[in-house]
Amino acid sequence: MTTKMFGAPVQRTEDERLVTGRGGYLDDLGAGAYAAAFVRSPHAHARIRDVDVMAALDVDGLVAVYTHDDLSGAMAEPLPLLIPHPAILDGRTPYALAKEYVHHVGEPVAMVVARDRYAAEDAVERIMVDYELLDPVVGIDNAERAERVVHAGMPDNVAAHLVQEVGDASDAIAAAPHTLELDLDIERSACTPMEGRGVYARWDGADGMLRLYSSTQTASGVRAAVAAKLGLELGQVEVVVPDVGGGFGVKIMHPWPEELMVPWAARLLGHEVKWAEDRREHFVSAAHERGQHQRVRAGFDDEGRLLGLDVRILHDNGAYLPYGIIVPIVTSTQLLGPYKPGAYRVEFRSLYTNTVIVTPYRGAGRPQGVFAMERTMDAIADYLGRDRTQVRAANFIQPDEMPYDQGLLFQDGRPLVYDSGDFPASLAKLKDLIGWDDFESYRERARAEGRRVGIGLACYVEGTGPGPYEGGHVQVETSGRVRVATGLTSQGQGHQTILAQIVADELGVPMSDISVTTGDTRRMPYSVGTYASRGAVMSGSAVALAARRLRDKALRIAADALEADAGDLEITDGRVQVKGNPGAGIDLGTVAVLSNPLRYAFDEASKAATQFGGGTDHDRPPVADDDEPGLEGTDFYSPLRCTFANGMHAAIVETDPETAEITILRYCVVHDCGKLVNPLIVEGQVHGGVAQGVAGALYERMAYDSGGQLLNASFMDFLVPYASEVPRIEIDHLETPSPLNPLGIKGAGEAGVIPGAAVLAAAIEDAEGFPIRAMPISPSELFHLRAGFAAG
Ligand code: MCN
Repeated sequence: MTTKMFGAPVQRTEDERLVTGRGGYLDDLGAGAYAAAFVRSPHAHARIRDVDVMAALDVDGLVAVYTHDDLSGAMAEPLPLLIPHPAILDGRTPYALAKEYVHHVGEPVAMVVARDRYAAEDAVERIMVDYELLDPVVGIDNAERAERVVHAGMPDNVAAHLVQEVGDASDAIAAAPHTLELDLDIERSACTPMEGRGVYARWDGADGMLRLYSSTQTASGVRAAVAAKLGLELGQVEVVVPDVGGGFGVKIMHPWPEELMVPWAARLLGHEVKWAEDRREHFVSAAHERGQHQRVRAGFDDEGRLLGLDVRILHDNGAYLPYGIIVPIVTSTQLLGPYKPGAYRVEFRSLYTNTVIVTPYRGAGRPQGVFAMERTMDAIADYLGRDRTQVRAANFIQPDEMPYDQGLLFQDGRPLVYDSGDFPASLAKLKDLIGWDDFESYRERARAEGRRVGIGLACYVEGTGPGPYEGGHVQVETSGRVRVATGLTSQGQGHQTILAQIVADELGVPMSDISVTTGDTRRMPYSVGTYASRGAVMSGSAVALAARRLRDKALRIAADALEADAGDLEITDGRVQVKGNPGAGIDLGTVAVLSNPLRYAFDEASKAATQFGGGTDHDRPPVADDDEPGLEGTDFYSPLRCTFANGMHAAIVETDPETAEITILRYCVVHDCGKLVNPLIVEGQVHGGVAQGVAGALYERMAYDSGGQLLNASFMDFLVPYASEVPRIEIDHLETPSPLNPLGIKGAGEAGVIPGAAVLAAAIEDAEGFPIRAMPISPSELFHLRAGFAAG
C-alpha cells in the first residue's frame, strides 16, 4: 500500500453535490409519470363493507382506481413474512390493498392513478368506503389484557413469544443477598427521515423490463419482492436507488404495499407511475419502533455483582409482523451489554395492536435493552450506596475473556459471541472525558447557586455487520480510473467516500480516480442492504477483497509486460512499478488495456500497451487460461457472525427547580467501532445518533388516543429537536479491531442513539433524587413526578 487513506479524516466526496442542490431524489424523477395516491383507512380497526369509486371516475385527469378486488395471483395474497422465526406464533402481514379488514389508521385501501397528484388527491377524496367499526386495541396494556382482539382468530394478541435462559435465574435471584424489581416503559417513536418513502416505475413492454426507482435501504430486496409478486423473472426487474434523504430503518421494509402497487399499475397501464409519500402519510402509515414495557428482577451481592437477572418484555408490534421479531429479539439478547450476570432469563411477548407496523429504527431494540439494563445498574448502585461506575465495573466482561459467549441465540439461531472489546478501558476514558470524579464538587458549587445538576452514564454493546453477505465490484478502466460498485444504498452515511478510501489503499490509486456506485441492481445484482450498521463491515470488506484480487491480477499482467517478478512490483499512485525503481513501470490503465485484447485496436492507451508487447506477442495467449479478460472483478464477503461494537455515554444535565425544564450541559461519548475507516464520518454518525437519542429521551413520542388516532401526526406536534436542543458532543475513540473481518472494522451507524434514553434518565434521576422509570420525559412530566414524589 502506498497511499494511506484508511483511517484518514477525509471530507465526504458526496457532500458538495448534495449541499449545492445537485442531489437527485425520488421525487426529482419521472416528470412525465402518472401520479399515484392512496385512499387510507381513517379508522384503526374496521371491516370494509364496500368501496364506492363511482364519484371519483368524473375527476378530470383520472386514469384508474384500484381496490383489492382488482388484484389477482400473488398480488392478491398477503405480503411476505420477511424474517420467519420459530417463536412467531401467528405472523400476520398486510395486503398490498386492504382485503375486508383494516387494522390501523393509514392502511392503504385503494389506489388512484391520475395525470397529476392534484387530480389523484381529488379522486381519493371522492372515494366512499363504508366501514363497520370494530373496537381497536391501542397500547401494550390493552393488547395484553386481550379484552379486544386485533386479528380474528387470535384471542390473546400474542404474535410471538420467546424465552431464553442461561443458568437458573430464579434460583440465583432467590439466593442473592439483595434483590430489587423495576417496571420500565419506553414509548413508541419513529425514524422521521427528511425524505419520505417513494417509488417510481417504468415498464418497457418491448423487452419486458421493469425499471424501478425506490427510496429504499434494500434495492435487491425490493427487486426480489417485486419480481415475485408481479410474476416476473428476476432478470426482468432493475432497481435503481437515487439519493435518499435518510432512512433510519423505515425504508428497510421490502416491499411496502405502495412499492408493489406502483410497478403493478405501471405495467398494467404501460405508463410510468410515481408515488412520493407526503409527511402526513409518513406519520400515519410508515413504521414506528421502541414501544416496550419491561419488568426486571435482579439479585446481586454487596459489590453490586449481578447474580441473577430476570427480564420480561412486552413489545408493541403494531398491526402486522412483516419484519418478524427482529426488534424484541435484539432487545432481549443484547440487553446484557458489557456485563456478565451469573444467570439470565429473558422472556418477551410481541403483541399485536391496531397501530402501524414496527420496523427496526436506528438502534433496533437496543435502546430499550440498554434502558432496562442501565436503569437496573443505577438502581443497584443507589440501593447499595455505591458509585454508579463502580457497580458497572464490578460486572464487566474483561478483555482477556474475549471472545465471550453470552450463551444466547440470536435471530439466525447462531450463538451470540462478543468478538472483542475493552470495557474497563472505555470506562476509564469516559470518566476522564466527563470528569466523573470531580462532579460532586461541581454539584456542590451549583447547589450553592440554587441550581440542580445531575450526572449519568450508560454502556452498551451492539452486534453490527451481520451477514449473510455483501459484494463489491471493482473495475479499472483503460483511462486508469477505477469504478467501484456496491449493493449498499446510501441514505447519508458517506459510503462513496469510505469505499473509495478502502480501494485507494488496496489498489494504490488516488481517491480522486475512484468513483463509487451504490444501490443499483444493474451494477450489483446480489446484495442485502444498508441496515444493522453493516455497510462498512460488509461492503468495506467485500470491496477490499475485490480490490486485493484485482491488484494481484494487475501485478501478474504487469509482471509479464515488464518481464519482472510480480513479487518485485508495487502499485503507487495508479502506476505499477518495480520496487525501488520507479522508472520501470506502467500505468494501471495500460494494465487494463493489456487485460483485454479487444481494446488494443481502439484505445489510445494501446500505444503504450504495444510497447510492452502485449498485442504483438503471438506465442502468448492473450488471456491466460485461469484468467478472465478485463481488469475488473467481484468479490463477496460473508462473515461467520456479527462483530460487536461498544460504547459508553455520560451526560450532565440541569433541571430547572421551578419549570422542570431539562438542559443538557455536557454529553460525552467513548466509542469503539474497531478500526475507523474515516473518523470524520464516524463522528458525524455518532452526532446524528446522539441527536436521535436525545430526541427519544426528551421529545419524540407517538401519541395515540384510545381510538388509535395518532394525535401528533405533524412536525407541529411531533417534537423533533432543533440543533439548539442537541448538545455539543464530546467524543473519544477506542479502537479494538474486530478479528472477524479483513479490515478489523465494527459498525458505527447506530451507536450514537442506543444509550440516549438510559443516560439521560440516569442524569435526570441524579439531579432530582427520585427514580425515572419511563421515557421520554417532558418538563411537564418531570414537574408532575416531582409533585408525586414530594407528596410521597
Ligand atoms: N464507518 C467508518 N469506520 C467504521 C465504521 C463505520 O468509517 N469502523 C463509517 C462507514 O464507512 C459509513 C458510516 O460510518 O460511512 C456508517 O457505517 P456503518 O456503521 O457500517 O453503517 P451502515 O453503512 O450500514 O449504515 C446504516 C446505519 C443505520 S443501521 C442507520 S439506521 C442509519 C445510519 O447508518 N441511518 C442513517 N446512519 C444514517 N445516517 C444518515 N445520514 N441517514 C440515515 O438514514
